[in-house]
Amino acid sequence: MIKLIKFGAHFGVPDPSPFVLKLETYLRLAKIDYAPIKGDVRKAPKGKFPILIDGDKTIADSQFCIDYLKETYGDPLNEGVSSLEKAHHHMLRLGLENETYFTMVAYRWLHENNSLTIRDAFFSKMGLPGKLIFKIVRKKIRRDVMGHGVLRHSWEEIDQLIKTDIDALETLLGDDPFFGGHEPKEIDCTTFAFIANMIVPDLASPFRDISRQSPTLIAYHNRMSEMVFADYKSSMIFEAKSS
Ligand SMILES: N[C@@H](CCC(=O)N[C@@H](CS)C(=O)NCC(=O)O)C(=O)O
Repeated sequence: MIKLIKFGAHFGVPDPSPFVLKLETYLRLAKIDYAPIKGDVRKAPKGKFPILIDGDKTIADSQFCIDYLKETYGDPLNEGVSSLEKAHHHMLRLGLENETYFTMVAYRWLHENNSLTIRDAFFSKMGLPGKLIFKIVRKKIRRDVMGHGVLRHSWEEIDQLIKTDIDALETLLGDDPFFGGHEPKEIDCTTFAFIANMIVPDLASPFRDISRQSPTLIAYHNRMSEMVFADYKSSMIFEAKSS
């Protein structure tokens, strides 16, 4: 059986990595049997998760994994999707993966409100060495996010980027049930993975605060969660509180 190597559930989501959650959503929506396995990311071929192992093949990078699955097992999630729609979906995915992602990493790992929560969630089981490993990992993440460019902005500017991204997601979804239209398509694996990681984890950030105020995004998140992650229902279904 195909193995999905991942970080594992944290903060109420099946995986706090949007890339892992994207691939896991794909496997489930495309009805491909898989075994989820918690791994050590330091041993990953590209130093990142997710990884897929299918027999003697190991594939790294969520999109290469999905491309491999489509080539090997068919492409059920793009049936009826035109080339123009595929191009729009491609650019939407790139926006989330190449900018929204880095603002999310900045808030989770580098903002003073969250970094200790992240440390305790991921490194506390390691005891004292965990604190040191956290510092090393955080230093590497700081370098990566600075290299990307997001960390060169002020927090106010980052907040503005996040708000614009969430507003755009709301507008793109509009009154449709899915980003793919009437049914979930390949693009919904990415959009859901990001939106779930905005809404569910109780980590202080504009992601949490803005997305939790959006009936459109909450309804989408719950619709996808019920459809794909019914086994995580207790933590994934988000009940909006009236304020
Ligand atoms: N382009 C990759 C990105 C994967 C990625 O950035 N994974 C992060 C978690 S969200 C990771 O494993 N980071 C570990 C590290 O950088 O040390 C994909 O689509 O799979």
